[in-house]
Amino acid sequence: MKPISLIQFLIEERRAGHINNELSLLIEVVARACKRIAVATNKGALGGVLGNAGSDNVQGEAQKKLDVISNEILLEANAWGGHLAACASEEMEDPQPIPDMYPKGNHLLLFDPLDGSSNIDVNISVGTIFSVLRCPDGVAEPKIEHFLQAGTTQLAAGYVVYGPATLLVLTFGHGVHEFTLDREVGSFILSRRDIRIPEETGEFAINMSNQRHWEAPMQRYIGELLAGKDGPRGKDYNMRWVASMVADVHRIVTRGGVFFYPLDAKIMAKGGKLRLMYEANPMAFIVEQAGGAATTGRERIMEIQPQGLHQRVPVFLGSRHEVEVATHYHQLADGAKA
Ligand code: AFP
Repeated sequence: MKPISLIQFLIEERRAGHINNELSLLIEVVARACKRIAVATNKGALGGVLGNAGSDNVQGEAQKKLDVISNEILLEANAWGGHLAACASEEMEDPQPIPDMYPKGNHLLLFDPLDGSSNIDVNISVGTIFSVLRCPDGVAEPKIEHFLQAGTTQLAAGYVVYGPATLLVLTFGHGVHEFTLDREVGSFILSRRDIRIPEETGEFAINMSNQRHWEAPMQRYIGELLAGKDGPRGKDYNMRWVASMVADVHRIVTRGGVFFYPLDAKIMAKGGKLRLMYEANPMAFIVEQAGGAATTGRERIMEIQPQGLHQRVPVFLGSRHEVEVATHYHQLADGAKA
């Protein structure tokens, strides 16, 4: 079969009425920016891009040089295209307006420019996560409040993994598709169409070092997986944890599995570890579109009404059956408390 490039795929999606020209252009520009990030990450030490930038982001986390570089690449690439009303990023407290010299469009773009960046210095996969929303009608200068839309309103979501291969995984709400970067030609080529996540799995991803801080239902759920064949679940489970959410989610999108970043006593006051608007929502959209499930352990992630641009939430996502069991245990425990 003749290979299909991302550009051809976007034309097909326009013809099918799934996206308009502006959204198609937006995705092309994001993909082009991510190719530049891939080049920077691939150079590693030779590009002088490893190590800390010497600054903190809005969440008080140390920024890596590549966090700053990736953020700038995405901002610069998206400023002039005429498809955006504003951008918001993990690395910036407030949304970035489109400079007056460029035309504006009707979309809002949110991104985590380099997820898993604490892995970059040890040459483990990192990634970019993005979410696209519609700018509310009549809003010329979008503010934070205009970004605070539930995940169910997302027009598009995707991530790029910078690993042994650079991959783009994308949804417009009509299935999930994967593109592999052909480095020689410089194009993303469709490598998997209509990806499905198996409903059942024997593989889970969680940071086990937080176990003693988890809530009781999480202790119960993981305790049962660890008990394996001898426990109530009656089968052995295997664990994988990359600590780059993009890489952990990509494994699930490829062969099934379940990912948890639950609440624990250390992060209770913050509401969770991962960010709703540019991590949990886009990943939830992708996982649901592939037939999986995504909850906070209590509610569907995409139905949360956001309260802040950098809001954090617990994340349970992946193979439907496991997400349902873990969520059920939390709901049972909440019901018993009520
Ligand atoms: P960094 O981008 O700071 O490396 O954080 C990555 C991340 O947001 C997510 O990709 C991982 O699943 C999670 O944090 C790992 O965090 P812990 O190492 O604290 O469990």
